[in-house]
Amino acid sequence: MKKKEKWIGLADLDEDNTFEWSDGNAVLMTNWGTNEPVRYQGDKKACVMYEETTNWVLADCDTTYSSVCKRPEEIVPTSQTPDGCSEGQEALDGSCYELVHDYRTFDAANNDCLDKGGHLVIIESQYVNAKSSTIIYSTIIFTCL
Ligand SMILES: [Ca+2]
Repeated sequence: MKKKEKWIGLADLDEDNTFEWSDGNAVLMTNWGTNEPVRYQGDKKACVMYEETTNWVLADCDTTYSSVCKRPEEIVPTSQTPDGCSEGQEALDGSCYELVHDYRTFDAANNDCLDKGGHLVIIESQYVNAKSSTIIYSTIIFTCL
């Protein structure tokens, strides 16, 4: 069965019980799912993923999931790609949002994204959250074809 969970760029990796975005920006909004965040006793690090929706849920950082990467525009804009994003990516404010299908741990997913000049998606507004859900839902639809 295909896992639907996806890493986003929010985590408490320094174990101080507060969450930080992977680009170091302040957490301006949250979109926790019902009863989240639930930290299990004994958990030190905590990483955040999308469940089936764009609600946020805590997960074990060493579990492998697909992820949503935010990266800079990478291709020359044309009439077909006016935003400088490749097919399958969503453009927003000069960045491209991409669903990465490979299952990786949180660190590995973020490192893969860093290698591409980006980082795991930062959710700074409901609009970005909605954009991310567009990527996820279009992929789910695509997968069902
Ligand atoms: Ca922290």
